[in-house]
Amino acid sequence: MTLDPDAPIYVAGHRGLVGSAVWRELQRRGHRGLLGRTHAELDLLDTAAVQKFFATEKPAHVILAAARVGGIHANNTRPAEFIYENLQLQTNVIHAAWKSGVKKLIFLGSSCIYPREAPQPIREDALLTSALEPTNEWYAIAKIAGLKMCQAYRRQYAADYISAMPTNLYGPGDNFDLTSSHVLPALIRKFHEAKSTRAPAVTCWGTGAPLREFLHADDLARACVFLLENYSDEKIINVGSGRELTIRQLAETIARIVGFPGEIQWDTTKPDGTPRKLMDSSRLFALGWRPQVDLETGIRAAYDDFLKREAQKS
Ligand code: GFB
Repeated sequence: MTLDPDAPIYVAGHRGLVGSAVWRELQRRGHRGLLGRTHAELDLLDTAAVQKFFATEKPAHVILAAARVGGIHANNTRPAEFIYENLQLQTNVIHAAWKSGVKKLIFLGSSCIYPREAPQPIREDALLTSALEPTNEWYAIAKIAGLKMCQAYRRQYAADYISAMPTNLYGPGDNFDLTSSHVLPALIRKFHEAKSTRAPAVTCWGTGAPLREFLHADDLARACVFLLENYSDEKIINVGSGRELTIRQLAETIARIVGFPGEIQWDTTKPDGTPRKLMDSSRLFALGWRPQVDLETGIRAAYDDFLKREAQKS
């Protein structure tokens, strides 16, 4: 299917890292029927409000990019918010989408839905084969419920609802707050602040040994549109870059890009989380999609975005 540029497409979470990238990509492609609502305009936790929105606007397609997200510390310390908000908002959106006749919906999960000890690179069929990583199991359980809901609505109602599992993401508009962010934006802030104050050292969390794969949000946005147009299957599909590095290598790369000359220290009282999380994205690659943004270029752009936003604050 080719997306009709006039079809109403609802991007849930269009102000977030992923949703805003999807919005830019659809605009770039000339879509005129984009629908977005800020949190103040539509609270996705409010079932009645979500149903009313869908009944009134009748979107043809939905990209479900709204979620309560955060890094290892936020996931580990706010489990109730992560499980409740994600279960509630995705249930509201998927059910209201079906009730109002949405033709196609893409639900976004996460690589943390896979078992902690999954064989690497992680294939889609590793889902539910063994125990989850404890630091983010609440978020993971909510995301697993979301993908299962899409599968159930496909089985019972023939709804063309698909689920993509992105790897760790970064990009413009990211969360740079040190207590709730993911590692990449956190380290941009830490190294930048240390450089500005001429601090001799920066402390990163954990041992630096875990391996992570990173994907730019613009690449995920292109993958979402590609999958809307080219994928209709009950099976979940991985979206990764195929490239991994240790957190130590990531820290060294960010320190170099930011221009921090000092020492990098490791606080091993902080958790490492999953030891390795490299996805096998060969099913998506076989369909013809490829990531375009290499990590070095992407980090430079993310640092520029950070500097721009800091300048706007002052
Ligand atoms: O990105 P991150 O917070 O989440 O952390 P996960 C990745 C790794 O970087 C962990 C280390 O080993 C952290 O200990 N790290 C080092 C830091 N310094 C820092 C720092 O200053 N801040 C942060 N945040 N990390 C998340 C899940 O797991 O991945 C979510 O909690 C989601 O549910 C997301 O799945 C994609 O990669 O460990």
